[in-house]
Amino acid sequence: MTLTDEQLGQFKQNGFLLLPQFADHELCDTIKDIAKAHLKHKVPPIETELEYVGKSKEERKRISDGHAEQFEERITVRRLRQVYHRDIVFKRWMESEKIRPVLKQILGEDPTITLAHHNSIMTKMPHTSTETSWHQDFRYWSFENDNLVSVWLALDEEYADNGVLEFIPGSHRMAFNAAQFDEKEYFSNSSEENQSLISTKVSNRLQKGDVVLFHCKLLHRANKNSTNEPKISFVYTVKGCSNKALEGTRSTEYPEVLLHYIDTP
Ligand SMILES: O=C(O)CCC(=O)C(=O)O
Repeated sequence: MTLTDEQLGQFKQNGFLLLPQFADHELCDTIKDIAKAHLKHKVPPIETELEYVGKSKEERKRISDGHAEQFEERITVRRLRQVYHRDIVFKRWMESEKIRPVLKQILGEDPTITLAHHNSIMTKMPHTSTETSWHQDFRYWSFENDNLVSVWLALDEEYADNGVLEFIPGSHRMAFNAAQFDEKEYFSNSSEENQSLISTKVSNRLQKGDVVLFHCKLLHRANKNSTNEPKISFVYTVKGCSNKALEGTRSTEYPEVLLHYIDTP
């Protein structure tokens, strides 16, 4: 599959693009079943809600794959990390032939998966999950440039009440100053300037199999899940193959997968 000029233009303009019904429903169900088993047993590495909420800006930049507390019954898992190596089904989705030409168009060069970031099953658990505040993923990542895109796969319906992603269109192209972010580097909603930008937010109700691509500098957020069912999604990040992670940062601590050297069965 390839994108039309209009779709590519939409991504460049808005910083995100919806690809409706991109993945088979059978694949989504298989991914979800495996993810549910890992979530049930809290198979490490995981990130808990408590870790996520309490994290300072510095901790977020040098985040380690949480081993603390994971055997406690009461904790709420926010994400399963390092999913590429958890199961062949996850790995195959991330290496899928179908999406490679699309990612190559978006990035303008061959896509490489970075296993350091958003290599996750992302959850919003019923009632115990928290909202995700406005942020840019790139603020916690360290690369030569911002040519990175995340690939979000909805494994079921996602909507406002269970915490679908919301975006501020075009924010990936805007220059912000440090004062527009709080001490944890979330985009603050206390100034009029920020509020007016936030009022332009959009979100799409997602169906099982929908994919959303979003730029690493796009401001995004999500509600907590106030329904009775978990929301489980798959997200991973790719970068242009020439974009190097900066030495000595967490972004170099995991291998990369050069998709143009990988064959799929
Ligand atoms: O909470 C969510 O579902 C959004 C996740 C997200 O924005 C992130 O981790 O960067």
